[in-house]
Amino acid sequence: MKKRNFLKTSALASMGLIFTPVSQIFGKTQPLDAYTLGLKKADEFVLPPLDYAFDALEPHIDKMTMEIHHGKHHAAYITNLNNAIKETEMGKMTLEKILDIVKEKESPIRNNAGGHYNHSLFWKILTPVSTNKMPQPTGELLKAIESRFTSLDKMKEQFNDASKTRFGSGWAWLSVNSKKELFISSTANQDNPLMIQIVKETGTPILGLDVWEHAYYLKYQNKRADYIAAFWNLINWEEVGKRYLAAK
Ligand code: MN3
Repeated sequence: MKKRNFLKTSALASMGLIFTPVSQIFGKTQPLDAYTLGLKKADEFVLPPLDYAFDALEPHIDKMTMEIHHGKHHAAYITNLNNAIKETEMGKMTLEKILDIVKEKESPIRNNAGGHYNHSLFWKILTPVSTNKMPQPTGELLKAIESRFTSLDKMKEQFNDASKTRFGSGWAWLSVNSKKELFISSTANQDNPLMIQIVKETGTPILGLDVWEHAYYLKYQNKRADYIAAFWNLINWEEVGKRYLAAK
């Protein structure tokens, strides 16, 4: 078995999902589009399993942080979201549709739908380190980054600044706007660029970094900049590249 498949199988097995038929995990309301996030079983959102083991991102992100972040924080957003939309119109919608229509004052839905989407994307765009080489984007995505930011390093610099200067809790994003251009932004709390009724810079996020303290405090304490630097070792550029092509 290839290492990647092994990790995936282990992660699924550890969650007790290994003998569950795929149709039952995904349920009939799960959208078919692979780039839609927000795993559903029947009408309830469920915690998506990781594609790797909790300790697979070591030493950059530690096992305990991953266990708590995925199993407690992300799980809580999903429980709270399900409770907030139960027996409402939103209960039948995809996560993306909810983000599209949610308004500023709808705090429980805004925070928890955002939390569910943001973390689902975050787990997808991370991958275990396979070599000592810093992972790099390729193809169309690399071309677009170089044309928009002059170089990959300049893009990272701008993204790092957005991550470092986000005061308090929030996220930094690389997204594709309605003109199909890449842009970098940051949002507070669990907001994201899909919330067109709420945030100013809107688009489809293809890469996101969680800068809430719960994402890094156990290992990095107050050193957010070190966590941001470590993040670039873990990027699944293949996944980000696919999301770029789907978004544009
Ligand atoms: Mn988080």
